[in-house]
Amino acid sequence: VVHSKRSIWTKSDVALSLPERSPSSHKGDHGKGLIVGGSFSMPGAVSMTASACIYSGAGLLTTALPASILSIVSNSVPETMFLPLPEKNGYIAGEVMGTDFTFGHYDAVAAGPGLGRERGGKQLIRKLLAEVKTPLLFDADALYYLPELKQEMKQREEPVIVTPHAGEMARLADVSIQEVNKHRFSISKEFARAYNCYVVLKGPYTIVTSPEGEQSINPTGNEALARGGTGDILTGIALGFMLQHRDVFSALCNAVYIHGLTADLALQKGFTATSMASSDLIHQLPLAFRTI
Ligand code: NPW
Ligand code: AMP
Ligand code: MG
Repeated sequence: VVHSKRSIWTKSDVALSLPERSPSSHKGDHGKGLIVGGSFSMPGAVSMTASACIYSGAGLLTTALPASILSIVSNSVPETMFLPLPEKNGYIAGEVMGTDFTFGHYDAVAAGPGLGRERGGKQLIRKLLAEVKTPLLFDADALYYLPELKQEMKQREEPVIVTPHAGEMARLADVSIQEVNKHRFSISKEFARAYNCYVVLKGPYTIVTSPEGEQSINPTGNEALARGGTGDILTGIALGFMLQHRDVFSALCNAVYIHGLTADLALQKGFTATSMASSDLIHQLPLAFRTI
């Protein structure tokens, strides 16, 4: 599929690039993913990411989190395995993580949901940048540390993906939120080029930008998405898709499209934009896949 430099990502783009599941496939064919995040105050964020990733077809999923919240997440998402991490006051303690384990054994990694902004987070993100040799997605609180790690980010050869909302984009690009809202295309493109990364700038009509500057606009979604947890769900879908798609750009565009579609379908199926919960979107995922 050849796309012009800036185009709308349509249903037929999704249909053409969404991988099919072979009748003879086994779990290893659908990728081994890792989610890194969660904290004592936000176990739900990482639960929603994990659940959305499972419903997006991931073959095997591991969640790396503070050991003390493992059973909370396990109770709501029994499908994920765990990498319990050292913690301090309920947050992952990156400063005491040594070389006794590595984040290097996965086909794609997503970090940030529910992580918090404690001091140890920076060492955690630095370790991920150094060890992960496959696509590495940063969302939510992981984005908080990136301005201090720009050099490490540029040096990576493997894809980095950032998924900021307008507030997070403003901090990354060191501009005001008003500037971001006014110049969504150019700010995304400049950041993608400067830091050699994919940028998913969220909000109504989310824009996906490749490191080369190709941009696509998402037509799905609605104001039902304006509630806590929906970004964490997008991260889970994106991770699941990066495990299974041939290229990162179409994986991201499809993730954003399907994520928005779950919100559109929820309104058709009896929820209202006001009266629903973010996790209801996860349960619309099977229908969203059927609709394609
Ligand atoms: P304001 O205050 O609205 O005027 P933050 P976060 C501004 C976890 N979660 N969209 C906004 O301005 C996440 O995973 C856990 C959004 C404010 O200054 C993270 O780990 C949940 N914000 C953590 O919470 C469910 C916009 O940006 C700042 C904006 C923090 O993530 C919820 C908000 O961003 C949540 O997902 C826009 N378009 N424009 C759970 N159940 O465990 C401007 N802002 O402070 O980074 O907070 O996004 O909630
Ligand atoms: P986050 O702020 O990280 O929780 O992410 C919010 C998610 O919901 C992103 O995927 C946004 O694109 C989406 N979203 C939020 N508000 C709207 C809206 N009014 N219309 C469409 N999508 C929205
Ligand atoms: Mg978020």
